[in-house]
Amino acid sequence: MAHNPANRSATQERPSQGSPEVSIVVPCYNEVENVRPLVEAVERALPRHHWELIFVDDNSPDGTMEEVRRLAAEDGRVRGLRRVGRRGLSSAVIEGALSSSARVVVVMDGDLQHDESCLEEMVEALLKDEADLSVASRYVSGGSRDGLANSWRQSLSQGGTWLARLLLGVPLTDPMSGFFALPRHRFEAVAPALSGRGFKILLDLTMMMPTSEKLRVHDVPMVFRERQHGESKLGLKVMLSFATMLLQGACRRHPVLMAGSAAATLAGSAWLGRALGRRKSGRHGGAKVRARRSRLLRKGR
Ligand SMILES: Nc1nc2c(ncn2[C@@H]2O[C@H](COP(=O)(O)OP(=O)(O)O)[C@@H](O)[C@H]2O)c(=O)[nH]1
Ligand SMILES: [Mg+2]
Repeated sequence: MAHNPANRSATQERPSQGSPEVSIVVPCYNEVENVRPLVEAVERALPRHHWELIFVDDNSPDGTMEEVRRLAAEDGRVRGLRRVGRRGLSSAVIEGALSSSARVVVVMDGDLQHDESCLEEMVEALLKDEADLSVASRYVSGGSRDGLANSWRQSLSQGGTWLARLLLGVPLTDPMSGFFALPRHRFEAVAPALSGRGFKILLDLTMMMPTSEKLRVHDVPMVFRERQHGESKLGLKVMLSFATMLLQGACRRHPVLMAGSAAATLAGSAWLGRALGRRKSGRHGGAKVRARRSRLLRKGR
């Protein structure tokens, strides 16, 4: 999308004054080798916007935060938020976004897997009020998920996307994308309702947005890159929390499903209770039969 300065409002005409118009929130854990190249990539990708980069680091042992501080000393547009005593991608994003005063908040991974060339189009769609949410999507023409570590991760991404759309009715081509942008006021409005758990903050956000208004989504095709440095933090715990989130969201959206799962739980407990009861009385019943049989034998009948 071409950048058109004529579309800017009066406050945007002085992009270098006041708070930045775009905050890019980057959750990071053990990304020491990636943070500097990321700053350089954003610099190249957004030459005409007044932006800031907020790295939210959960006290990484590899020195990520020290590197962020070095970058901040060189460039006032970079800052770091260091969290101690807790971990979590979603909660890191929430805290970073809530520390922003910009008009637009972008969420982007800190491992260079997200293609920064999507940034300008994502941001412009929001600044021009052509969309309520911009998503860098791997599942539109021109996008690709090939950079995911292996075929198992690719299936998980595709399966999760399918389930999220089917169960939750989210109007997104890539609800599992970690690269998206929205006006800060929208984020602020929905923030108190966010779970802050797990990995998939975009899904959580979309589920919490009011269903009464139609969300205008702008997809930008993204080729998801392979990781060059560091490693993925997606583990079993994170996946379980994603499954729980899907189920909770589905129950909230479909009361029938909630009633169904409650009924299934009740029926399951009743069945289990009866089965255990039968086993117990079966054991006692067997003892009674054995006692009667030995009484009869003793009487010689
Ligand atoms: N602050 C913070 N960032 C995290 C945490 N887990 C992952 N991240 C960051 O979130 C981004 C995506 O994580 P990654 O492990 O690459 O996920 P994948 O691309 O789905 O394999 C990266 O920038 C990570 O460093 C966490 O617990 N806390
Ligand atoms: Mg990654």
